[in-house]
Amino acid sequence: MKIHILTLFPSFFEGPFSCGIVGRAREKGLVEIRTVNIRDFTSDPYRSVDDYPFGGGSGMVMKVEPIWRAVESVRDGKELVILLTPQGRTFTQKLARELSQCEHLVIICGRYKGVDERVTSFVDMELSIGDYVLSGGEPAAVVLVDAVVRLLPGAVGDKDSVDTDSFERNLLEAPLYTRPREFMGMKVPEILLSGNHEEIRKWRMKESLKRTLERRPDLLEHAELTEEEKKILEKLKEEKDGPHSCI
Ligand code: 6GU
Repeated sequence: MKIHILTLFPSFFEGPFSCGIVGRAREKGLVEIRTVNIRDFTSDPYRSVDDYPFGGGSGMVMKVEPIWRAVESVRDGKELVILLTPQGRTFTQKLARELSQCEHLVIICGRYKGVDERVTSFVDMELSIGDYVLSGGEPAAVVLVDAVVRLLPGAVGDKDSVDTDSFERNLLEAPLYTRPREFMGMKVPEILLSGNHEEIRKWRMKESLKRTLERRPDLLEHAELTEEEKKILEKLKEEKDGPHSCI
C-alpha cells in the first residue's frame, strides 16, 4: 500500500510513523508512507497557504489551489483521496477494514479554521475521527494510518490478535491478566489458571458481552451474535434489570 499525507507540518509525522507496528510495516515494505508539504505547491512570493474568509469572520481558510496541485502531484489513477475534517463521516473499524484494501491513499490534513469548500469537489471522502475539535488533521491522520496499516497482512504478528480486537465484531474484549497471580490482594480469576480451554472460552465470551452491555450497549445493536452468545446476553440482561428493577 502507498500512503501520501498532504500537510503543512511534515515533521509532525516523523515520530509516530517510525515506531511500533507502523514503523515495522514500513521496514517490511508493506506500506510506503510519504508526506507532501502543501506549502511547496504555492505560487506566490509569500508561499501563502491560507487567506481571510470571504464574507468575514474569524480565523483563516486554507486555499484551494495549493491543495489541488499537491493532490495532482501524487495521483496515479489508483488513489482514494480523503479529506480529514471534523465535518466528515466518523471513522470506524469497518471503514479501516475497507481502506486497508486500497492500493493508494491520499490524505489531506486540514488546518486553521477549515479549508476552502471547493476542496471537497476533488476528494472522494471526508472523514472525522470523533466528536471533538483538533487544531488540525495531523493527529487524525496518525490515527487513521495506524488503524489501517495494522490490518495489512503481515503487519501484526498474530492474526488472531487482530481478529479478536474490540470492535472487530462490535464487542468489547474480555478482561486480560498476566503475572503476578496476586497484586495487592487482587487475584486473577481462578478459571484463567485452570487450563480448561472450553471453560475459559465461555468465561471470556460472557465477560465480553457483560462489558459491552454495561459500557457500550449501542454496539450490541450492530453485533452479529452466535446462538450461544445470544443466550448468554439474554441471561445477563435478566440479571441486570430483571428482579431488581421491579421492586
Ligand atoms: Cl479529522 N480534524 C480536526 N481538525 N478535528 C477533528 C477531526 C479531524 N476529527 C475529529 N476532530
